[in-house]
Amino acid sequence: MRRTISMIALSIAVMFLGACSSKPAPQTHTILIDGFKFQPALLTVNVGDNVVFTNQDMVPHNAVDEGKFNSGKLEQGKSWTYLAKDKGTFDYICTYHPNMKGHIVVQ
Ligand SMILES: [Cu+2]
Repeated sequence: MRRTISMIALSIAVMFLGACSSKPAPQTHTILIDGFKFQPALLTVNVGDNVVFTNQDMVPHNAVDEGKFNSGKLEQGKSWTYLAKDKGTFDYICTYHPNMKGHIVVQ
């Protein structure tokens, strides 16, 4: 009897953990644009997470992965939020300064 109760308790615990790990709470990540660089240049997030780009440089930048996302022109101090709704690897650039590159992996 005691064994049965502990098995039931274990089953409930496993179900509970399973439910938690299958649906992590969405997180918000930050990418700073600073010194003509995306920081961090490589970011891994989960589907449903938000990625906030903030331009700290005195010149405008953007973050564009052609056909996938486009921040539009970000003036100094401006932010743009990307909702990572699709899995995949996104290789983006700043179209004003194409040597500025970053990567977001959505898993
Ligand atoms: Cu730029």
